[in-house]
Amino acid sequence: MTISARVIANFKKTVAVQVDGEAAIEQAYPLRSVPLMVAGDRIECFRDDGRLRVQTLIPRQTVLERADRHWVKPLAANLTHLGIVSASPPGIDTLLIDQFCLAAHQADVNALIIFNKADRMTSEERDEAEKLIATYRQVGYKAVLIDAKTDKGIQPLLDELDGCTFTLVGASGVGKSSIIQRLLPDRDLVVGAVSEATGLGSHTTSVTFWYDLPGSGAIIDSPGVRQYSVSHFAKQTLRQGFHELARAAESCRFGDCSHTVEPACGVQEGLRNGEIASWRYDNYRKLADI
Ligand SMILES: Nc1nc2c(ncn2[C@@H]2O[C@H](COP(=O)(O)OP(=O)(O)OP(=O)(O)O)[C@@H](O)[C@H]2O)c(=O)[nH]1
Ligand SMILES: [Mg+2]
Ligand SMILES: [Zn+2]
Repeated sequence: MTISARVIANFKKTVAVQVDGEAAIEQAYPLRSVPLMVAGDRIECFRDDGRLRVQTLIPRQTVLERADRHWVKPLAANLTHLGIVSASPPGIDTLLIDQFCLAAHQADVNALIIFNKADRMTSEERDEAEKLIATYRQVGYKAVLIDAKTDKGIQPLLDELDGCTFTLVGASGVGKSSIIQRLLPDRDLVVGAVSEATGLGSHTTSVTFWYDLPGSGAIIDSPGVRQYSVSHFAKQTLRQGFHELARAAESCRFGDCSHTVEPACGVQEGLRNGEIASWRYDNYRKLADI
């Protein structure tokens, strides 16, 4: 009989899995033919002498990958959103946010833009953050202003999370760990339970983990994903990944319009009529190096 399950964490030789409809997390042993699995993967297993064996990796809806010059490695599977966190300190950097938006586009997931540390913003900083939020929402992204210090402060994020499977990325010090701690106060208990169930001991904190959220939705928490790098994108990714520019570009006269000097450019028109924020356009040009 085939048993459907989800991968909660990968420990190289074995995986921690949760069989559909069951609360317990157990250890499973992949057949040699099964490719590398990551947190979020859907799998099919069977029981063999009491042992759970993984026989099939179900094709992924989405996959967040890390690329090197020599290899591409899956980090997390079946995400619906990339949670992009920024805060001051260390400072809100829209260029970095927009790079992560491109990464989301590349991975075929939605961006969820999170401005954290609202509790320590001056009223000018708050106005600025709210302007950015309005722009990102207009582009089509979810965007929220939160603080991870209180349950009330995190509520706007909770309100957006229904049914989302997401992971958090962002610069060091923006509050990713604090947000996860606030969303999952029992996280250490889960990690402990998995270590116990799998007998895999203490290295679990450096492993990528799937956590169900109260209600619907889930977080994939990974030290590796948090340092996800976003340096080089194909030109096409840039052109399509700035969604409002791509929409406006449909009315450019020239198919290969660079949106800089050409006549009858939809993007230039969008800038003039306020449909495109000038800082998004500037970020596009910086990233496209034009
Ligand atoms: N005032 C305030 N401080 C916060 C908030 N969120 C996080 N902090 C503080 O900011 C600092 C950094 O938070 P972390 O959660 O460790 O940040 P991180 O993004 O996980 O950082 P790295 O693990 O280095 O990538 C800590 O001192 C937190 O207590 C917030 O909403 N408000
Ligand atoms: Mg952290
Ligand atoms: Zn154009």
